[in-house]
Amino acid sequence: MQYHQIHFQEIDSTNTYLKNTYKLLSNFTFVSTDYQSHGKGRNDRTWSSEPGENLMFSFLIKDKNLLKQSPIISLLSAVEVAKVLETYKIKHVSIKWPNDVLINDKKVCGVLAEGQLPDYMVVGIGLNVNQKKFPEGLRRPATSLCLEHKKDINIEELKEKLFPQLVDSLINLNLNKSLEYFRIHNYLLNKRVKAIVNNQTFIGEVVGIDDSFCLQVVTHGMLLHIDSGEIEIL
Ligand code: BT5
Repeated sequence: MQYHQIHFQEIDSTNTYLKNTYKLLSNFTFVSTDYQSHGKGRNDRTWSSEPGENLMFSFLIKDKNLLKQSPIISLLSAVEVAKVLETYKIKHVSIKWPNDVLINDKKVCGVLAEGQLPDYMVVGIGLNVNQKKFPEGLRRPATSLCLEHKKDINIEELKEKLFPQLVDSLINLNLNKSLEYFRIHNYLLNKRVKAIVNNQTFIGEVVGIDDSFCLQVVTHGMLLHIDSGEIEIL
């Protein structure tokens, strides 16, 4: 499997690193770290993580063909994370569209895709692995693989499973299979939500994911297909 790895003990953000150096690096370069001083979430939010306890990494995509799938790459990545979590015999893994992986309704992983098309894309993944306590005031309750699996997890082994699986799934895209997995694990299904799309707010019920991985929300008898935005459960 063709990919490269760089590891830092500490860095500001693995996404920022790849955005600054993408010209020098090749497709599927993975950058991981034990600690981020400026870990980023979406919309200028912060990703926090205790040093050495979790898996934080980003990977670079420069392959032009794959970049054509850019709108769904973070969703496809969330699917692969969820599948790997299930190999730890964890039940109740779900994906909260568009970018969160949950276990038992708690957030275990977030995905942040950034970049500049058509040149490159960076997919950043923060996965709580061995952290047992989380700060107050997170947007939703958090958990870690260790809390759910009831055992500490070897982060290196987890990387060795997840990195090649991500690469393999993106090289050998099987959108129908990923879509089917997403639909089965769709946390938002049948939930009443507030969706903020391009500064417009819609209240409605989630009825599914369409064939383009858009979230389907029914509001006032109208079916919306949402391709990006913030979703809040009511
Ligand atoms: C995300 O944003 O969930 C995307 C997180 C991506 C983090 C990775 S780590 C490697 C790479 N380098 C980076 O700098 N970032 C990426 P969002 O949906 O906006 O969620 C952010 C919110 O999640 C925060 O405002 C907190 O409320 C909450 N949060 C922060 N740290 C958390 C954690 N460790 N576990 C669960 N929730 C957390």
